[in-house]
Amino acid sequence: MNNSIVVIPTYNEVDSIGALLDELNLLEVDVLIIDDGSPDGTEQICLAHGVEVIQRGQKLGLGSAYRVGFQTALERGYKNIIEMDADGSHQVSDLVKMMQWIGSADLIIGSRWVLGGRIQNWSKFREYLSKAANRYANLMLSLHVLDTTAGFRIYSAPLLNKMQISTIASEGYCFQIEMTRRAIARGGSIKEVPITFIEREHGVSKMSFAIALEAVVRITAWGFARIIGR
Ligand SMILES: Nc1nc2c(ncn2[C@@H]2O[C@H](COP(=O)(O)OP(=O)(O)O)[C@@H](O)[C@H]2O)c(=O)[nH]1
Ligand SMILES: [Mg+2]
Repeated sequence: MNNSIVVIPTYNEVDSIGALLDELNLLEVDVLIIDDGSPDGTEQICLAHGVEVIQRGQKLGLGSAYRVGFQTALERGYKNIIEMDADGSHQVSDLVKMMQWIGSADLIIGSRWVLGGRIQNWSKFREYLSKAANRYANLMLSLHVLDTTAGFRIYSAPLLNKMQISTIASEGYCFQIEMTRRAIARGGSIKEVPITFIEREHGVSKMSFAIALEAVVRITAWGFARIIGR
């Protein structure tokens, strides 16, 4: 067993998962896939690579996939729990840079919006949307994190244990914001490391109006609760 485990939720990632697992195989990390019954054969590719799959059988959402994966990683005693997407948008070369910060911060975020961060294949509108979401979250919640919606992260086990993730309610992008908020509330230190984010060329993104709306509603509610509570 390695000290670090990469938790990867998958839904129909047959075009990109094999190459990702080949690259991760070169690092000192274990890998855990949380698949939600992908009809395209994603699970078979993972198993053929000798990688463990928690198969949930039906599409139960990204937030709950992470909760299951993180809980499993903690129970097994991993020291560093890595969160990464399977669609090719997160680069293993960036993970190597992020891992150099292990021990210096409790939460390491692969950040698109910190100096040196880059995005490929995004429209100006998509870029604007992400920036606006981050500005709003920071305004309402005073997080002082430039990329609060990033899904490329390394959590230290002590911090993740303190975060009581079974009580994290969000499902979409908002899951990342809620996790950031909880990490700060539990005294976690955060380091944002610049990455190059490459939007998927295969498959389809799960970004939707409902997911954006969840974020706006929850951020607004948390923000007002915070203002009233002080
Ligand atoms: N297990 C599971 N994985 C999911 C689900 N939705 C998305 N994913 C995976 O989560 C990661 C991020 O999703 P993606 O579609 O790339 O999100 P986006 O690019 O931010 O719109 C990818 O590896 C997806 O395959 C889900 O409902 N269940
Ligand atoms: Mg993606």
